[in-house]
Amino acid sequence: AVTICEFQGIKIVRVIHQLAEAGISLHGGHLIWYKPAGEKDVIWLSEKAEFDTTKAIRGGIPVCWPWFGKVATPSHGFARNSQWTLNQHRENEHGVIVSLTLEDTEATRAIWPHQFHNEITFEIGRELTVSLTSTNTDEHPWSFTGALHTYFNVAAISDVAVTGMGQGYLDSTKGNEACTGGDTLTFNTETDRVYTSPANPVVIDDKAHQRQLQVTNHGHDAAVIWNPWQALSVSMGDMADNSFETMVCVESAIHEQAIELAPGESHTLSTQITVQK
Ligand code: TA6
Repeated sequence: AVTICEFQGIKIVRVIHQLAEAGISLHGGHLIWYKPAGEKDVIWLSEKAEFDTTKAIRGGIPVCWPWFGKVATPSHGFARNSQWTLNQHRENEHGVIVSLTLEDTEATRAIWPHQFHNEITFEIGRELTVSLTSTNTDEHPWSFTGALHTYFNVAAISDVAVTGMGQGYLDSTKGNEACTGGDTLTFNTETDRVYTSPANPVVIDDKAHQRQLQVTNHGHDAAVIWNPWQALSVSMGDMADNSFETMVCVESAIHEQAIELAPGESHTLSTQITVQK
């Protein structure tokens, strides 16, 4: 079943199916929970998340678009702060498919002077697939970067290993220094890395939950991995001080090379998440 509920003025599409449950906020086009039947939550949502239409929700899958990071204002683009529209939902034997759309408005054109049509599709079942298709509806070419900035729920970050994201990365904690590392990442400090030749899948080995979260991305050119660790968590009003212990972001990102779209052209960025035992 698909129902719409409202929480602090924010409309949430609730999906309940025998294979999985999920919630998607129209503010941000932002998935805030996903739980396959019989499993623990796959997606992390901050216990101090603020549901406020002027901000992005902390946790879930923020849609960073049409840029990634602080290259312009607002940080990570305006899509995660915009009101999306429920386009359609349908059910089949694999689960529920929900799609939302976002188009340019006077407010978006004041920030970024281009016409666009974005559709985000959530395929919710034993697996979760999120696909963001961006179409140029303008009369001139434009380009964009972005990310599906997924926050994953883990039992204990110090007992997590991430593999499969490739070797070379830019280290944002060291002024974007280009580094090469082994293909296994463990966590004992703030980690903020852009892996620039990502392979598929990236695997989060969540040992204490005795499961692996497999992340397969398409239409991307980077895998971003982020854990704020303690000091940064403490500095953020919408994160509890120790909540970094139960999350890690593994993102499907367009970072290295902006995608240029001619009028009428489209591009799809996606991430597919599978739980394995
Ligand atoms: O993807 C990693 C990152 O860009 C980090 O540098 C960190 O700032 C994080 O995203 C969260 O950004 P936000 O704007 O949501 O606080």
